[in-house]
Amino acid sequence: MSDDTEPTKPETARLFFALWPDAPTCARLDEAGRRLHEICGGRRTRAETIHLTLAFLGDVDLARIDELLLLAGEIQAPAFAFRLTHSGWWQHNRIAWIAPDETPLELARLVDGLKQRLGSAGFRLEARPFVPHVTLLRKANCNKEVLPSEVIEWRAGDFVLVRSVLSERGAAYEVIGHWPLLHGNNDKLREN
Ligand code: 2AM
Repeated sequence: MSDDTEPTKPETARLFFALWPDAPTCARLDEAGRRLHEICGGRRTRAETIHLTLAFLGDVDLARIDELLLLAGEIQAPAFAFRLTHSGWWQHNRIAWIAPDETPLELARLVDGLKQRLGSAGFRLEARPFVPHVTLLRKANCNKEVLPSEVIEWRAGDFVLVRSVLSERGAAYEVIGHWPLLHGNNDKLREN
């Protein structure tokens, strides 16, 4: 006999907010990944999945996705440009990355705004501080290697909510929400 009272596990999606590069920026990042790969080996991030994570949510109940879309739509943050200027490698997770020298103020504010709203709405977030980076290689070994210097300009005009589906090929990403960052006074609606 089937047991109708057995609790069903809520269906979840693995989600994160990110900046997604436009095509020329993506091509430059992909090229930087190629150069890094020559030195450090490992597995390159596929060009179509290159991004900068703003806030990683992990598994979220599907029933809460609409709430997330509304919450992100309330963010009023300016568009900004920044430069990715140095490559590095973390031994503990064997990720090789490219990053800005310092976290741009607008980026820090965008992340703070998102995290505050997410926290108030009861979404669980990682406790670790935000360290902006773009992962270019996994399972890499750059130990003691001199890494190439790069200057890649990134004009951030929007941010996205992404669903990650893990498979043997790595993660497949689907953008499920997309919000513009504001371009100064020109983007404000004029009343007359
Ligand atoms: P990473 O690039 O340093 O691996 C999707 O997994 C994105 O969310 C990746 O960019 C990943 O960062 C980031 N992320 C942050 N925290 C994570 C976690 N605990 N598990 C998996 N990915 C995480």
